[in-house]
Amino acid sequence: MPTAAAAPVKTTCPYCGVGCGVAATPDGQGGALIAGDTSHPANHGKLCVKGASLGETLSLEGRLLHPMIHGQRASWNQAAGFVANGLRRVIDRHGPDAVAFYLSGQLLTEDYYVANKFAKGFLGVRHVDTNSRLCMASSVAGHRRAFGSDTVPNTYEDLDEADLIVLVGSNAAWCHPVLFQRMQAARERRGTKIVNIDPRRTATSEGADLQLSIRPGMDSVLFSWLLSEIAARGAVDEAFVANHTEGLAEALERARAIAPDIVTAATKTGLSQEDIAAFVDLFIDRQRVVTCYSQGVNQSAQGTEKVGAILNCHLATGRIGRPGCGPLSLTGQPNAMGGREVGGLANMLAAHMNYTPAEIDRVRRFWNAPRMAEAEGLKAVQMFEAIERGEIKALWVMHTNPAVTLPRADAMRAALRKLDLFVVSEAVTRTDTTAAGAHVLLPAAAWGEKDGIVTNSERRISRQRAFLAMPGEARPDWEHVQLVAQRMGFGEAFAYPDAASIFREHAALSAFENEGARSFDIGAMAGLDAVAYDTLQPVHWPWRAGEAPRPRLFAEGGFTTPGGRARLVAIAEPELAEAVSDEYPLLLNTGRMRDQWHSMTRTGKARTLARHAAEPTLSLHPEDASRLGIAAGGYARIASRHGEATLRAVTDEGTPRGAAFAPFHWNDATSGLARVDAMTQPHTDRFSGQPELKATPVRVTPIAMACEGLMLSRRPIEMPSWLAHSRLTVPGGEAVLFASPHAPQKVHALLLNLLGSEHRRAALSDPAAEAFRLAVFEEDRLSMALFTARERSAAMFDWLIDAFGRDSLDTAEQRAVLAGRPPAGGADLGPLICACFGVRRGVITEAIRAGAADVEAVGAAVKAGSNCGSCRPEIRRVINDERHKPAHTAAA
Ligand SMILES: Nc1nc2c(c(=O)[nH]1)N[C@H]1C(S)=C(S)[C@@H](COP(=O)(O)OP(=O)(O)OC[C@H]3O[C@@H](n4cnc5c(=O)[nH]c(N)nc54)[C@H](O)[C@@H]3O)O[C@H]1N2
Ligand SMILES: Nc1nc2c(c(=O)[nH]1)N[C@H]1C(S)=C(S)[C@@H](COP(=O)(O)OP(=O)(O)OC[C@H]3O[C@@H](n4cnc5c(=O)[nH]c(N)nc54)[C@H](O)[C@@H]3O)O[C@H]1N2
Ligand code: SF4
Ligand SMILES: [Mo]
Repeated sequence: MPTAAAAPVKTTCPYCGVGCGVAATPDGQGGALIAGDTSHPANHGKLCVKGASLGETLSLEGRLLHPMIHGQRASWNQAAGFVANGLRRVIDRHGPDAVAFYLSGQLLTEDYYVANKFAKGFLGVRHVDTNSRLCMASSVAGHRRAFGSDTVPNTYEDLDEADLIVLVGSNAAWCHPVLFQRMQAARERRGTKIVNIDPRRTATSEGADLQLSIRPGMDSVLFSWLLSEIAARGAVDEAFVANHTEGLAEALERARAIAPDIVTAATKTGLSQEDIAAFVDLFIDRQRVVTCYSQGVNQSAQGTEKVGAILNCHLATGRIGRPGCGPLSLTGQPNAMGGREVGGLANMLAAHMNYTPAEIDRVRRFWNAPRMAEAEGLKAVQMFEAIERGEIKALWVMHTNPAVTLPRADAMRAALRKLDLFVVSEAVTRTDTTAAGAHVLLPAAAWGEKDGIVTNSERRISRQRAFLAMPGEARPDWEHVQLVAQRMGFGEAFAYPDAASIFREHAALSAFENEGARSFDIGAMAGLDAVAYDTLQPVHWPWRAGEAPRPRLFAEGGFTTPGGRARLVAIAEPELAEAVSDEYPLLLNTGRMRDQWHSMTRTGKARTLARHAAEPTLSLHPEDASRLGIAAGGYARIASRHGEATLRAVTDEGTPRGAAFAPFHWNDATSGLARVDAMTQPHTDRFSGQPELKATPVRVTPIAMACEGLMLSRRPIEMPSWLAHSRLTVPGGEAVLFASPHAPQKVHALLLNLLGSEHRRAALSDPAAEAFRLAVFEEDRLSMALFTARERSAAMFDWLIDAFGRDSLDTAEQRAVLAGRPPAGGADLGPLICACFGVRRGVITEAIRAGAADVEAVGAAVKAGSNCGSCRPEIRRVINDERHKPAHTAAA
């Protein structure tokens, strides 16, 4: 039924921790028009390409819509009963330590609160941890050690006012794009300098004034040298240090031992003395400094120490909580911060409270809890190792895909099969986790269908609001827990009528017997009525009852350590958990691509996002590639002592020698042989428990592929797991790119079998050229295709994918399909750079050669970069590449 023009609903983006406001206007048919919310202070109306493409992820294709028990559809009543009985059985037989909950920084605060309360207060389960252990744990541990609490001192406004922004282990251009654009705006407007510290040159480097390609793991050496120079040059803020901190002398002594002089600093970091000096000068001379850090810092065996080394420099200079000054940990997930507030972590109890007897008692009284967990539980990696050993027998996974994203993921996936009770709350049916033997699947309401609260990187609390009806029997995650709790006899404590009632209880707990002891206090929101909750405007915590919210903290001290002073820390000499060896001589670095989100269950649906990185690749320095005998575009087998993958290799001068980089997005649901976390090592930081996901020793060997191909179909087709392949959503259906060491004829015949034989036009072949084609037309529309040949023709594949998306092809085009050659003029335009307007590298190069000299001019000529701006750093790189090309090749 067509509805009257709906009003936009203000909500927030479900991806990164920037926490952009989104205005969603439902179209009345299950979709929605997506725009930036101009009134939201995190983004002022801007969205990156992932946020802007949210409308393409809303279809119900692939959604889990009903509870399932052992693969069979069940009622909610049956499913909740099954889970309740299973939990009771395991606890009766083995005690609550045999049960674990694995939660996610993508849950809404209310979901998190209810799960944490149920597990820790009503089942006595202490093994409650989250994927934030893989993400923010080192920042959390670093904050708690230095400040006494997990509190980010600054706000995004400080990026607008900084003289210097230091990015450490952050590819913000791709991972926090709207904030990165904000930094770039400050650079243009007020000459803010940007330093980027990352072993790789990334898109972020394109927007930096100084790139420091540091040796992996050595950040603390650089910040130790910086600290000793701050002291040597009299840049210490003596008053701040004297009044509000402790430990500077010890921290300095250690810093001087780690980096006694610039020569040692340069040797250990692999940086030039000039670059180090330039960085130190900038940091000391520029008064307003914000240091943003992310996974290159956190995901490290010494992540907490790296955080400590950075915080030391801000504390010593008093550059904290003041306009334009402070450390700003960039959170990954949209509600990683909310999870930390709730305390849904193994080493916290609730609401910034720990497991001291007084705190356990306080939370017990507040919850009126019958069975409290009384000690810290196992952290994520150790929790799954306990599953592997058979000690944990029941697991409930919510809103995360551990079979893809944990280190040593193949072993962890296998371990899941040992569970007596394995429950997954999911939005989609098929993930590597649901396929790993889950006994019960509980259908979750997805983004756009549920209400709740999230907190972004700068402690800003915002509402997510529903704008679509819940499909099938999907329900919000907190209701999953509520139903099970009711079945176990805890109905009264979980009698929440709506999300607002949960949030009020959470806010009340944050203020309960707080008296200023805990910085997380949102007591002012404990009385929000339905209307106030619905209309809540984005607001910073702390927000104590009777006070105003406090965006910036700690400029005048007020730390929540016992003595009220921040602690500078004497950090340990950095060292990677595992060094390279003759057997595993390269260091595998892992991370993200611009247009995909984690295991791709949502971004994988968006055709706009599919083509920027159409397949998983391994980046190598050209010298390493040639030494290893791997041609650019050839394939490589990567193996660590834990597992392996097969990926197409690309060469990239920005990848340091001796290292390789691969994204961890692809998995068995979206590809074959591309599970990168199968290889990553499980070593964790001793304070935070966060695994070192950015430095695994591996061996890389070439694989000779005898054939490559493309399949296009309207519906997803199950592919053999031994075939290297990747799926991508394209207009009209799905494309699969594949490669195999077997002969084209053999692979083609095998895949034809999979497709079935109901085609109007027979397969065509060109055995002499070893090229095999199947093209099926319905009327004038191409409805299926399978092309297998010795080598892939990029130009043909691009053209074919576009042809597949069209309603009809003329005779010449149909003939071109059958002949396996694009119509005249078909050239390989290279990778897609601007996803918003579908502009490829070749088109941008043409524009540059025709005179476009900067990003603006390219935008004016071919539109690239003129919408969301996510691709602007890449356009800048193309311009630089063209500029530095020798004249004869530029003309070629
Ligand atoms: N497009 C996209 N954006 C995302 C996400 C996504 O999946 N896709 N996920 C979100 C989430 S949950 C997170 S946590 C964030 C992560 O955001 P980022 O941390 O910015 O992203 P990563 O690609 O994981 O890693 C960042 C960089 O750390 C560098 N690095 C590796 N080792 C070291 C080292 O020893 N020192 C230093 N200084 N750098 C090192 C890597 O080379 C890499 O470029 O992104 C968020 N945003
Ligand atoms: N090698 C390597 N590994 C990494 C990292 C790395 O840099 N390198 N980064 C790590 C980091 S920082 C992170 S944050 C993790 C992320 O890793 P994960 O959290 O495991 O990845 P996601 O794909 O975000 O998983 C979210 C799951 O929740 C489902 N879902 C979507 N909406 C809902 C909902 O409303 N309710 C429920 N119940 N489910 C829903 C999605 O379909 C998806 O399966 O990966 C970590 N792993
Ligand atoms: S930067 Fe992009 S992914 Fe992150 S919250 Fe904003 S729109 Fe979403
Ligand atoms: Mo993350």
